[in-house]
Amino acid sequence: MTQVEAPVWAPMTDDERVQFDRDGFLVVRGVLSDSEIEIARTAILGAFERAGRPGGHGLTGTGSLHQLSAVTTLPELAFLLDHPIAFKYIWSLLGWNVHVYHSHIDVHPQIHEKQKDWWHWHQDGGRQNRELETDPRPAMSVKLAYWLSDVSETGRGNFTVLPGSHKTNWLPGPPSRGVPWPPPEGALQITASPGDLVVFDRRLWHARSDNYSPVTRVGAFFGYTWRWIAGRDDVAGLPGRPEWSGFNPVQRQLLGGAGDGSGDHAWGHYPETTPLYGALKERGLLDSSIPALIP
Ligand SMILES: O=C(O)CCC(=O)C(=O)O
Repeated sequence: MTQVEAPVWAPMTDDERVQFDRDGFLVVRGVLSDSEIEIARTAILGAFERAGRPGGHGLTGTGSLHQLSAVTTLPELAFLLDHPIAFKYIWSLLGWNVHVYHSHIDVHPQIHEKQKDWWHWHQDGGRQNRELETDPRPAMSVKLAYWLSDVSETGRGNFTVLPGSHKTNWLPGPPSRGVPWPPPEGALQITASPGDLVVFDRRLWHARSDNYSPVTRVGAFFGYTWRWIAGRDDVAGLPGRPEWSGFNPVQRQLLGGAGDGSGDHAWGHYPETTPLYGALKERGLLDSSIPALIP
């Protein structure tokens, strides 16, 4: 199963674009249906259970799972890659020449002992934050965070953000990450229900918080960027796996499937052979007022 339900494709609204530009993130309520939540949550909790078995992938010291390459790990999550309600933010902001460069599934059960202080605040993109010289640095990528457990109260390991910080290259912090340091002023723990989505600019300063509550936190994260930027996910073996033929062409593009003989390649010189370009064109969604959507 690659797509559980198929709502219509539509671009993000002008109001959402203004809000995203101002705050660096959007919280979108009720993106996934009950059955979609069930499929994703069951799959991720299954991976969590297997990882904890002898010989499994392994859990962290606090018993949590943070596993990269979401769809390579769990092909049944492929529908989250291009879920129309969530994916519209990606093509509306980044255009059609995109792929998923970094994804992870996360399960954080209750922590019973107070953890040592650790400064988790960061922008995504690793070396992009050193090697790009502009101020502010360019956005480069956008991430979708799907919530599959109830984080509608704070204190449940909520995703924490500093609203509006995405155009700030540097955040005052501790001299090294283990030095106790207060959270930045204005930090916000985002509350969300299962099926809600957070869309964020990779430059938004953000951090995971510790989950001391009895509610296990479950989420799935997908980072998108242009295909001329190398991916970090381990997707090289996917085309040889039986699930590959069940993925639709856009999902294959998002999973790094260029160079299949159709003329499609990561630099996007031939839009007509790029699946997402075709999908947007077919639906009349190539709005030329948005530079990233122009061929
Ligand atoms: O798990 C979280 O709440 C934070 C995730 C995060 O830092 C990231 O996706 O870059």
